[in-house]
Amino acid sequence: MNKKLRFNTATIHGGQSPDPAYGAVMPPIYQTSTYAQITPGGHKGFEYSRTHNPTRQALEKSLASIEDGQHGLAFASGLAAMDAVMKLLSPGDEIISTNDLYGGSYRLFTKIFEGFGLKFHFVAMNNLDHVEAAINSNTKLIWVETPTNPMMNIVDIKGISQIAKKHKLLLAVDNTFASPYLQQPLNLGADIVMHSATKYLAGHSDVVLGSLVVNDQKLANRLSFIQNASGAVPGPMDSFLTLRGIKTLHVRLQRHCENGKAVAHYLAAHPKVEMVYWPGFDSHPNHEVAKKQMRDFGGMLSFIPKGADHAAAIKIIENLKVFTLAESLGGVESLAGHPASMTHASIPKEEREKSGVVDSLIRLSVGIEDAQDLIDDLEQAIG
Ligand code: P1T
Repeated sequence: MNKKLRFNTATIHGGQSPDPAYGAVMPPIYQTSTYAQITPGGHKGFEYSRTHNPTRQALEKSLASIEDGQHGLAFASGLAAMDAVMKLLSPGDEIISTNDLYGGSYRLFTKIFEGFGLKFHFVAMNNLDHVEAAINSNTKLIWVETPTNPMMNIVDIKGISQIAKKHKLLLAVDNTFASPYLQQPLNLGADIVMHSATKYLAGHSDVVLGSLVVNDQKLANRLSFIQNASGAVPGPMDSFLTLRGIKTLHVRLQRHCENGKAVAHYLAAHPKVEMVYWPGFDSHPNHEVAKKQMRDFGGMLSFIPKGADHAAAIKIIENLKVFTLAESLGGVESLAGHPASMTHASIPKEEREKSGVVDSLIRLSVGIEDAQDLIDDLEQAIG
């Protein structure tokens, strides 16, 4: 298929064709580590499954298609995908990152890569001047997460990309919270788009997987070298599950957005709720940027119950019955989490509180159940 596919078609058909062996419409799970050769180097394009596997390759083509990019690469987890990006750099290089980001990303940067001589500057990217001010002659990469986890800040990808281009820096965007249904960072000027595909892409809380998509051939070659040389690749079964998940991404996201909006408005009107962080509100400080770069506002939100301390917030989460208390997000089922003690526990308290991750903050991943059941559940839990 040469014609460029619209998004709702790309999720299903992008980069896909029936399997050459028997015409299977879904790529078979090629559960093999190696491939027969008739003479050394005499093979059908596949030698060893760390390097290439047909099921993973089908997924990688799909990933590229839904991000409207040229080259897709799949990894064993979102963090493994980020790890590969960091290996593009050398000791002494500096990175400017969003100050409010997934705790595991912060841990990877500060506890692993700082030890290898990389230097990270964490800045509030809702003001582009902060980004420009952190640039020096060692800066090589800008790392953006938008919407941010868990504060739902929005970063102007196009604005940052202009800064990156001016200073000849790579721009990578973690698109996990939005998914390509809501925004396609490469089309907004990013060089690399990354996903924890564990979340919305796979969509069913049954797989851990990561991805990168790029346009530039040289960058793709380097990342694919790192993917093979470091070896953090997903297996064929997980690749298959992610590919299957992607086929319904657009339909699921539509409902995530509708339900997210219903829950956000319900919470905002609740007398026992102090604050709701959701980019769809006119009052959200980056609402205009969100409207410009996102198709809709997604199913993630965070809130602070009125007058709640750590214990009161935990009690509300424990009272929930339809929402499950769990790490992760983006699956069909609604999840609730306590960032301070769960997803963001690896960030020192004073650091996380600077970006708003206080002990009373509750994060919701609004699923695709009936919205009224979700609201009723919150009603009984908040009391
Ligand atoms: O878990 P993994 O697939 O390795 O992805 C890491 C990751 C990267 N980026 C963002 C924005 C993320 O949210 C995550 C994983 N986040 C959770 C597990 C969570 O509950 O927030």
